[in-house]
Amino acid sequence: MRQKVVLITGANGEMGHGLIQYLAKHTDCNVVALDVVPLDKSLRSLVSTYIVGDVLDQMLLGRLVVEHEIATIYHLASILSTKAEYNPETAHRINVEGTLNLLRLAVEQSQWQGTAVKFIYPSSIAAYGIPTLKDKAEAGEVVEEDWNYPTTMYGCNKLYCEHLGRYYNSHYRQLAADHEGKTTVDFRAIRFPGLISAETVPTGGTSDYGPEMLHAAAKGEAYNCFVRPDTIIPFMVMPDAIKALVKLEEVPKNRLSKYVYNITSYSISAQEIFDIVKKSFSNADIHFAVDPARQNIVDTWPERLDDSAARQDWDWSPDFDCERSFGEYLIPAIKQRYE
Ligand code: AKB
Repeated sequence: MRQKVVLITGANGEMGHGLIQYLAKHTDCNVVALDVVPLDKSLRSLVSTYIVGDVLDQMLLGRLVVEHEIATIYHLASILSTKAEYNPETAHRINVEGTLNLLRLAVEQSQWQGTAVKFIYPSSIAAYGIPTLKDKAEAGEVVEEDWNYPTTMYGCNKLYCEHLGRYYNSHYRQLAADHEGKTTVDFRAIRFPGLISAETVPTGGTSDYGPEMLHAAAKGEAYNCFVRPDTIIPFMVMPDAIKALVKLEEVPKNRLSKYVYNITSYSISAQEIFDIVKKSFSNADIHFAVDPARQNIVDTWPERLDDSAARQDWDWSPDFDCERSFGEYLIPAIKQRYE
């Protein structure tokens, strides 16, 4: 008998850490963790199996299907917005072809099992592209359908993969004689804001200035924030992000009116993050040194998101507003971590 499992790609990343810990604590599911680097030692006892490998390796994915009955896929593996700009074509391969490989695997599994495999996909505010700062200021709370003109390879990849997911969910092989009634994949995506975790530091993103300011101050390291103080985007702490992934996975399909949902917690300027960090770490050595190219990217991302569809369809609401995020989670946990 093949073992029923939850597959997590990009398992060693920031979200993977949080998700593996959450599933181990709150569920009894068997997790298969896949990443290009070995899983952190602290996570190994929390999963059934960890595999070092690439989402582009078709043989590896084929073997996964032979050995496991996959009920849900959390496809977290991707190259983030800043890193992707250094080699856009490689990023495209990993972000798009990797997702395509997993979607194909999910459809095959769904057809074997006669029930749709759930495919949970973290998209991003990078899927938006607002052309000017004036438009950004006037846009207010942006809904999923507006301003879908990303300026980064990562953003283009995320937006396109949202569409791929919708296609695999609803239109896959629509001309095939046996198309009618065939089980495909149950695709569900969340557009995340910038994320901040007390446990891990992100690598390769453009919203990284938020977590980087905080972690650098706690470690007593100097840091140059690469965006202007007045830069505003939405942020969220990792526990809320993980809660959202799991909540969206659990909700019955008939409650969902969309494939892709915005979620948000609080919008905050770089100056406000700086002020909170300074107040908590009086010796923090943080300065603003704008990197115009990275600033341009963040300037295209919305200040605020409209997450009313998620609130309505699957009762989304964050546990942490700005005050609780920093006061009850980030600052105490980070202080403890680096002490
Ligand atoms: C990035 O900065 O690339 C990510 C994101 C906003 O999706 N954190």
